[in-house]
Amino acid sequence: MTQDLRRFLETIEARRPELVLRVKREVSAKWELSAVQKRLEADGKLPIIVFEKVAGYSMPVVVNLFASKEHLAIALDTTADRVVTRFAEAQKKRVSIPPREVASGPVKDVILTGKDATLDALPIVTHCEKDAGPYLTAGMTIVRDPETRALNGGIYRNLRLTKQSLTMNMAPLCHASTIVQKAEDAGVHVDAAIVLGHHPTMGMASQQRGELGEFELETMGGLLGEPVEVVPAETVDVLVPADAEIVIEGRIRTDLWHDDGPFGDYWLYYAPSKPARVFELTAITHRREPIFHDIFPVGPEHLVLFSLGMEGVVLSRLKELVPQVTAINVPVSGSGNLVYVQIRKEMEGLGVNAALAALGAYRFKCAIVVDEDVNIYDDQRVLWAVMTRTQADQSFFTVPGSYISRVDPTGYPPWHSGKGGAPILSTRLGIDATKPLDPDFPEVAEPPRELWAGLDLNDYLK
Ligand SMILES: Cc1cc2nc3c(=O)[nH]c(=O)nc-3n(C[C@H](O)[C@H](O)[C@H](O)COP(=O)(O)O)c2cc1C
Ligand SMILES: [Mn+2]
Repeated sequence: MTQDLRRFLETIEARRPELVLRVKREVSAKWELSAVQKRLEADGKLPIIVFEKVAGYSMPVVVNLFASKEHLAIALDTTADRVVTRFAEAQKKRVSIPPREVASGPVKDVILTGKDATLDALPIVTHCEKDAGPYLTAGMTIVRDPETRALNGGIYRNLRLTKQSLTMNMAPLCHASTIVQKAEDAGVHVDAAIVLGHHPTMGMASQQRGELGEFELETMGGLLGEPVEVVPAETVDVLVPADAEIVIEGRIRTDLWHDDGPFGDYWLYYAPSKPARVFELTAITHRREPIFHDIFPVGPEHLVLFSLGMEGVVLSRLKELVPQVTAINVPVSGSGNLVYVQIRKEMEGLGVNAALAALGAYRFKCAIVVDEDVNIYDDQRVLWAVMTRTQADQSFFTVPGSYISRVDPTGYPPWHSGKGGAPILSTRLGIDATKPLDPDFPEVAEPPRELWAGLDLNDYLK
């Protein structure tokens, strides 16, 4: 048996009980569950929350699995500052381990097919006030490429349409979109399975930026250090993890679209309604007493997870271009558009070079480069460096007319299209917030570092 969601929850509750909160009071899946999560976040608290009673449903709901790098670190049995490096290694396929097919597993404890296969028992959450309805936000959808037969997994949000249909909202350039387009060209539908609830490495692996044809469960195996056990789905031609909580099987229709949206998304604004593909259920299989997994799409967990995929590739690319890069962080505060880059500044000019390279390595709107003495996991320290180590006319540079995202609410049209073009361009900003190498630059004032940095407070506070 592979590691799974249950074992992860047990581990984290045993090792770091303060990171898990169990809510015993009954909550509604419509808004109330997300309201509790939002209230806690507003108070600076991001525990994993298990809602034990959801009105009208028998399944508990778990959220905030990915809310901080600390949670990911526990899942990878490492420290928060090592998470990106570990992920980058797995992503570069140095440690990927292919899944192992087994005859059966807990995900087959209950098998529902035909008209029994409905979404009615699933506490699908409605998150934001103006969302179009309840959305599955944590399902990893596995599809098979009709041409190469390779499998692919990724998270694409699903709006509940009827008891047996959902949308499958795939961005135009993702692998799944490419695969579904191939099937449409061949005039066939796409066998698919939405996998809900597994060890957090499944979510992490779903965000790998690999090549088409590289199966995400190989990366999951690499992150776990053991093969992910998989079983054939009941009604469609894909393999699914044997230890998942819930699997929703069905077909992505290549001839059918439905409006999807508005939906509160990771820019923390509503994404407007747009047509998405339709997914029709053929079966549901699940463990006994399954746990339902949800991701709050306007909470840190969406951004922490989504950013991990970028951080992995950006770190690898950047180190090739600027070997003095020591670490990067895509902070939640930037909604995926900001990157902090830490460098060992060996010569003047390296800060600007690193900012240029970081902006080139991914579609970031802003790159801020700091020295090794600045904690890039702390927005306050980075802002401090910007305010005490830069001059706007010297240390900032901007590049207009670049493509970041279609959903940048401040995007503008290309200059040659007048007001008529799509507003899809943004201006990029690089900030070199490294201090000059000048030996007369003031020293940071603090008590002797060896006294406070490793200080064990238990010696003083008990
Ligand atoms: C919580 C979460 C929700 C996401 N929702 C979507 C989505 O609705 N549509 C989409 O195209 N990508 C979404 N993504 C990003 C994709 O999962 C990601 O780009 C993935 O790598 C795509 O895999 P693929 O290229 O193999 O298809 C989401 C990511 C996260 C973490
Ligand atoms: Mn892929």
